[in-house]
Amino acid sequence: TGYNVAVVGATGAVGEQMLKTLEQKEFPIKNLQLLSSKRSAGKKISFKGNEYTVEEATPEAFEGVQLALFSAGGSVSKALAPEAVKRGAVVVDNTSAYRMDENVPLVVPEVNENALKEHNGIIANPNCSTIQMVVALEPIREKYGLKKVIVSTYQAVSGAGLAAVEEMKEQSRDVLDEKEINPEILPVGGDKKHYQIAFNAIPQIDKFQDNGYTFEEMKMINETKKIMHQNDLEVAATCVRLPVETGHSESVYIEVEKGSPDAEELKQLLSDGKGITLQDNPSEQEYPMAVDSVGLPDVFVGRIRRDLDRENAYHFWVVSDNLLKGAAYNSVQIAESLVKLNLLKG
Ligand code: 11C
Repeated sequence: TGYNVAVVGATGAVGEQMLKTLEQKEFPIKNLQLLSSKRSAGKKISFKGNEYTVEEATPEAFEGVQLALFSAGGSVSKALAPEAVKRGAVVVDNTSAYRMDENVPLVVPEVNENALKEHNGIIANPNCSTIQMVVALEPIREKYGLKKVIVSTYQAVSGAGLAAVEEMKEQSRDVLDEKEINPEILPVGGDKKHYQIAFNAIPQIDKFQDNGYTFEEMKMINETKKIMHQNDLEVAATCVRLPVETGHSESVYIEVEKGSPDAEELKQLLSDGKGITLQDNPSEQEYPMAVDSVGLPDVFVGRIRRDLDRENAYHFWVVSDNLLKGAAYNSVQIAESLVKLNLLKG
């Protein structure tokens, strides 16, 4: 018993975590197909003690597949997700290809699981930095409403893929050894210039848009409004890459709509929130840190305090493993919700 599942992008940073998460959560799988680009086809990957050969993702590969988890880049999703749907699969897509499409639900189960019921074959998994923020915002939004959100991020290099992680590691060694460095990937593969990430902070994630914001910043802005079903929510973002391997951190400022709870009330609310672990004890120097989040599915929240000038405004710090809750774990949670809500075809 179980479902015929395909993982597209099985050899990537997120694909690897998807397989681990499917294993750990014991997702009911009858048949598993590992798919990738032609370049990675032929690689061997073990899953639950069995060895699988990665196959090239082609339209025909989706014959008989009921659930397809995509994380192989936007162009692969654009080309192949409709092919998978045509053959009866429900697609959970972890790229930005369909996120802002009106016919595609953009889902974080802790926030808007019910949006899954409106799906037309494709469900989008939001950007990692958006997911962890909305999980932390949701209990506050539910009780007090939200007016404004200003976020600054401190993002890990693994968000840009395994090759970027390698670049950071090699470059760090080279800088320490006082060797010449030759950045080729970061801040974003394919852009005109590349900069040193080792021992640096780069205020560019993804490419610049005409409005002066980067695409990563616009993702956080637009996706947050869509997931929270609140178009008039004011959101601004500044996204920065740090030489951290895994775990995105975010400094978040919010203004609530109704009331002005004190920080203790917000701490209680967040500690009861779904998917959240509160780590907030300044007297013991306890707060979330990227290195502590690695390998864990939770969103960690701390440093909660009221703004000193505005009664209805707060600041806090949100950390999560960008490859897990930010990507693979959220995708598998969506798959579990699809099973629970009986939304996969038999
Ligand atoms: C990063 N947030 O950290 C990006 C990675 O839209 O799914 C995720 C890209 C995406 O570079």
